[in-house]
Amino acid sequence: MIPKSHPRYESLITRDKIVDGVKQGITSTQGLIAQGRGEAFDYLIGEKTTHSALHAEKTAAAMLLLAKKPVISVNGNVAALVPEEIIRLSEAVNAPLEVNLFYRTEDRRNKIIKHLRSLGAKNIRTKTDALVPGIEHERAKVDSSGIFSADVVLVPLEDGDRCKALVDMGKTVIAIDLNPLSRTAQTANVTIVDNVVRAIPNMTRFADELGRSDKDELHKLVEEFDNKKNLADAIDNISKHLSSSK
Ligand code: PTJ
Repeated sequence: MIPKSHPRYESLITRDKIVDGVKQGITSTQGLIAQGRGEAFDYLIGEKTTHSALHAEKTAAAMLLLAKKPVISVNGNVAALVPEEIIRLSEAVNAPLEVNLFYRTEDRRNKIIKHLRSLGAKNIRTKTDALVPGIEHERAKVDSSGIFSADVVLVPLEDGDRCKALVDMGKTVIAIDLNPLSRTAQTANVTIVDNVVRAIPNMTRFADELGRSDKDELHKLVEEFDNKKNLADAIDNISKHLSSSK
């Protein structure tokens, strides 16, 4: 049991959730390694949401609200870390969830769908009747009424190849990735350099707020967003944080 007074309580709780995910057969063992990599970057940004991440989260919420067919992709790490939060976001922006795995097994996919349903998810795309062109067979399987035909896709913790394949299909891709240098981060249209455990609730909060705004305001946010600048700011934040720690 980790005491709440521990200075890195949140980080340690997150670690436990991923370990539980592996035990339940929801998260891949490789997911543990991915989490460790994420933790290292989170440490470098100060384990907090930066201004540039907040800006990207707000823009992403606006994009999802404006989308005609938004879809939220869920993998084993997301299902372990933020299952309730991702369901809440899916409701706030009216976007279905779709389980799409890198280390794909039918068993894990079914367990994640069951897990999300047990927590109240109602809108999940579950077919695997279409293929994303340009990536190898198993990982390419998607739902023709979900990711395949979506105009905007949120991909928290995506791999670089699939992110590029979705962009090549003409989709707007929003990625959440603590590593601003990853291929995913560099390829997505909007990159949120933040921990998924902070990013998803922030996006839901923005979606609730922006849902009451007029559409022009949302369009303005989206049009003014510059992902290259956003990524440069994320890298600057890391250097500043490191310099201030000397
Ligand atoms: O469940 P699956 O089979 O779909 O597999 C999911 C993982 C994440 C294991 C798979 O997609 C993978 O191996 O991803 P990578 O290539 O390791 O990339 C994960 C990226 O997410 C890295 O750049 C990490 O820095 C970042 N990351 C890890 N944990 C978090 C994170 N970003 C945000 N929040 C996190 N908690």
